[in-house]
Amino acid sequence: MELSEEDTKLLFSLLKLNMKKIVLTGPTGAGKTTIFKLIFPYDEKNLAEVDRKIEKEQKTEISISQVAKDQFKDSTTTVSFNVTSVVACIDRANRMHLFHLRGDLGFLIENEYDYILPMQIVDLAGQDRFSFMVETMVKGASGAILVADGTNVSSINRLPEFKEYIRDEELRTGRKIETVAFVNKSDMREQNLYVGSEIARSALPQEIPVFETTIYDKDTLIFPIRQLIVKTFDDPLNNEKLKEYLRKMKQVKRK
Ligand SMILES: Nc1nc2c(ncn2[C@@H]2O[C@H](COP(=O)(O)OP(=O)(O)OP(=O)(O)O)[C@@H](O)[C@H]2O)c(=O)[nH]1
Ligand SMILES: [Mg+2]
Repeated sequence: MELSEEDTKLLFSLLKLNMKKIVLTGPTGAGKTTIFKLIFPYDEKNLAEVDRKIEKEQKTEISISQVAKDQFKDSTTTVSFNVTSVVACIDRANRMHLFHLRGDLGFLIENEYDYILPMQIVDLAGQDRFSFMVETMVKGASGAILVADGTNVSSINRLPEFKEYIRDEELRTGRKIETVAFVNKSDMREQNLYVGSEIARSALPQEIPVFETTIYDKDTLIFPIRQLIVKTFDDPLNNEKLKEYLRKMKQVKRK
């Protein structure tokens, strides 16, 4: 269904007003950008990735275990951050569909979604030189995904540092930021290189759920992400609310 230009504008403003910010943060090389690109629709031309200079990084930063180092051959690291606006729609069968928030929004009216959840997803650079950016970008966040490289103990041990930024923001605003932690690269268990989630569980406050994730099994990421997203919205939009809004706005106009 093609919405009129006016309805599209109205819907965009309603979605923007209800938009929640979710940040991906954690040490460099954890897999944040890989997860961002795998799960969320985004604009390739807006990515802030540069070639990873692995040898140089090794001297100045923690982490990147030997095996990961092989993977880094043609890998990139984030400078500053990546951002995309998406809308998560959860249907009657409880399945989540993620759409890029742009252009035609007719599908939001046409389909019966129980939850329509507009979000800004921010993937932050994990290198130390960008820590000031993490501090700035967690401002206004409603949800956070902490990601560590599960093949690397020092990467996992740095999760509490990133959790601190979240806590500071919670204290500043008095609002809770829903947080989960991913101990990523669980596929490396086969090579005996994955250290598991126990270290993260004891390093982080108990209320933060910790998940073992891998980009090679999308479900390990989708389930906890959906859980986080749904928790983040206390009064979610749905199909009916959108229609009702457009109807009311038309009535107001006519008067
Ligand atoms: N084996 C394995 N490798 C992964 C996984 N996720 C990411 N990687 C690899 O880990 C490397 C780093 O991933 P990135 O997504 O660039 O890491 P990042 O957290 O965005 O790093 P910064 O941008 O520097 O903060 C890449 O070579 C990825 O291919 C995973 O689940 N398993
Ligand atoms: Mg990155």
